[in-house]
Amino acid sequence: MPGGRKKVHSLLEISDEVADALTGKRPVVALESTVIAHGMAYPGNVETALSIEKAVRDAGAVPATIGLARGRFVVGMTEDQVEEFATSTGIPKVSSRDIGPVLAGGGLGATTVASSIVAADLAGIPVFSTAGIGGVHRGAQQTLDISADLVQFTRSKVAVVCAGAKSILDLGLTLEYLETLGVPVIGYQCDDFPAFYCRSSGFPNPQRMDRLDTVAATMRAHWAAGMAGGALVTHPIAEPDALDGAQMETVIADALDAAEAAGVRGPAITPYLMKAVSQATEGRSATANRAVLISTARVAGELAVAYARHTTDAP
Ligand code: PSU
Ligand code: MN
Repeated sequence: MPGGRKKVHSLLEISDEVADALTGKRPVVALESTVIAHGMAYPGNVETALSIEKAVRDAGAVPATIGLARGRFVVGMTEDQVEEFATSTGIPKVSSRDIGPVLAGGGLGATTVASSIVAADLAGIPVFSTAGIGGVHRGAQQTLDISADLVQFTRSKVAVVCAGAKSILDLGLTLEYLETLGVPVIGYQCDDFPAFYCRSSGFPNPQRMDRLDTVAATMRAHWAAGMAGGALVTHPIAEPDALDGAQMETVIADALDAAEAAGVRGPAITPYLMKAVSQATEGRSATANRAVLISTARVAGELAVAYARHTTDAP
C-alpha cells in the first residue's frame, strides 16, 4: 500500500537509543509491560524491569520496553515511563483485540506478549523476550480460553524467547495448538518445553538447537519461505532458581479452585493466579519470576546479537 509505512511509523514513539540502533542494524530486544503493570508489586516491578533491561544490555543489545500512551506505541520506555507504568492504577491490559480501542482512546495501555510483538514487528525488531507466554488454559475444552498470544505468533514476524509457559496453563494443549498454528518451537540447549518456575513441563520441545547462530539461521529461513508469523525459542530457568514441579502443582490447583470460587474469568485470570501462587509460596515464586525474567532477557539479547550478525553476514 503506497504510504503504508508512513502510517505505520506514525503509530510508533521510538526512543532515540532504539531508533539509532535500528538504523545502524544493531541488535534490539523488545519487552512487554503487562508484567510491570499487572505481574509484580511495586517497587519490585520497577527494579525487575530495569534489571531485565540491564540483562539485555549486558548481552550486547538495546532493550525496548513497549507500552501504549497518547495514541501510540511507546517503543523504548524511559525510566520515568517504567515508573509510571509500575505505579499507575487501572492501566488496562492490552492484548491483540484491545490495540485499536486503546490507541484511539489515547490512554495508557500495558502490552501483553501479543500486543508487544505487534509493535516490535511494526518497528522492525525481530526478537522479543518474556518469561512466560500465554497459552491454552486448563479447562479450555469448556471455556475456550486460549491466549491471543498464540494466534498473534502467526501474524507477527518476531522470535519470542521465553521460559515456556506457567503450569497454570495446559502445556500439552498449548504445544498442540502451536503445532496447529504452524509455529516453530525451539528448545535452546534444552530438550523439554520449560514450565516457567520449573525446568521441565514433561513435554518435549519439537526442536532442540544448541547454538544461537542456528536459531538465527532458522528464523531467516522461516521468513524467507514466506511464513507470516514468528517462532518460539524456549530456555529454562537456571537450576538454583527453579521451584519443585510437584509442589507447584498443588499450589496451582489450589489457586485454580480459588479463582473458580471467586468467579474470576477472561483476561483477569492470569494476574489473579499469579498473585495467588506468589502468596501461597510466600514470595518464592516471585523470586523465581524475577530470576527467569532476567535469564530469558539475557538469552534474547544474545539471540538478537546472533541475528544481527547473521543478517550482516548474509550475501
Ligand atoms: N504469564 C506470566 N506473567 C505475565 C503474563 C503471562 O507469567 O505477566 C502476561 C503476559 O503479558 C501474557 C499475558 O502475554 O499475561 C497473557 O494473558 P492472556 O492469557 O489473558 O492472553
Ligand atoms: Mn484468556
